[in-house]
Amino acid sequence: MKTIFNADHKLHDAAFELIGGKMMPAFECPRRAEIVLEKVTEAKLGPVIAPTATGIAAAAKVHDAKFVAFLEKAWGLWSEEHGDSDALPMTWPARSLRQIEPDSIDGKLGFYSFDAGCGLTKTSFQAIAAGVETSLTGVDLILAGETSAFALSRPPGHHATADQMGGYCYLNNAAIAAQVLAEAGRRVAILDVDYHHGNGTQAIFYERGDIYFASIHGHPTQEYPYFLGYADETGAGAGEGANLNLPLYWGSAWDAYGAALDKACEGIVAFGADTVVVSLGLDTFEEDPISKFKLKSEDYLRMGERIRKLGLQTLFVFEGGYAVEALGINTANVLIGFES
Ligand code: Q9C
Ligand code: ZN
Repeated sequence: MKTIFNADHKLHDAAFELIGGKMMPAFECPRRAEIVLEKVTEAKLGPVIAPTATGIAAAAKVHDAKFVAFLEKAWGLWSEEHGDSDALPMTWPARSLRQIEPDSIDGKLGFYSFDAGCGLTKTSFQAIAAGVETSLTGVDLILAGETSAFALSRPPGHHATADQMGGYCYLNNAAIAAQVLAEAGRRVAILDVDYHHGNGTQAIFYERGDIYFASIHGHPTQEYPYFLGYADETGAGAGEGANLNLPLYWGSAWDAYGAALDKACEGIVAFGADTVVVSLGLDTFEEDPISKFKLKSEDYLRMGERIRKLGLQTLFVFEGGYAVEALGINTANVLIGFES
């Protein structure tokens, strides 16, 4: 399997994040992609290629064009107001407030986000845009007939909605890929195995019956993003039945996880998918510093094998996972399991 590696990922390097009431080094850091590249290369899974310069016009197929334009100019507007620091939202149009885009940068940042986990540096947008190209290059490989491909980029994407960043995510690489594949005539299912619910992806496709979304994640009564991801969210309108949430409680290990993965795969088969986009987060690992599932490194081999059993063309899109030292091995294990 080919890996498409976004070497510009390192242009997004947030100075810190506010977590648990403390300023901490950002968990979503450049080392993540580097160690995955290292271990995927060591595993000799196949060639590592650079993304094609496709441009990011396709992002507007699932995102509000005004949101994409905002991301591009946000840090510039921020620096005029606050100087050379990371642009960070702190006020949101929550219940009781009006949904009107303000003129000031601090107001706009809140309008186009849902949490403070999405700082922007001067060069972040370059990394984000190259991430879209990484996933589009993966789409090209799938459409050219490759059985599988791995789009390796950061920052991740699955929390990003049509017009909001959040949870370290800006543009939704997996959703963009799924949309382009669907437009090429594929029947697409998205399998989201990141520890956190893919609220952005779900919201983007919730009322559509042509793209299936299945997610296994920490239960929203306990876990981020807290306000979406319940099992009773089954889709709406034309999308009724095309959304499958399998929330699991803190402490879940492979026995519960593997059973949920079976259910997700059965849903994908019942939908009649011919192509799968996997939102590949590895934060289900037992040593993940911000997560509370208990998967072990060898469980990722099982995960890859189960996905392989679908027998479908598969585009893996890298998402979360913060136990940096094991992240490369865990990611490679999914891909090794898939190829076995
Ligand atoms: N204690 C991804 O994995 N902070 N995003 C949660 C909960 C945000 C994770 C804090 C976590 C976002 C792509
Ligand atoms: Zn995650």
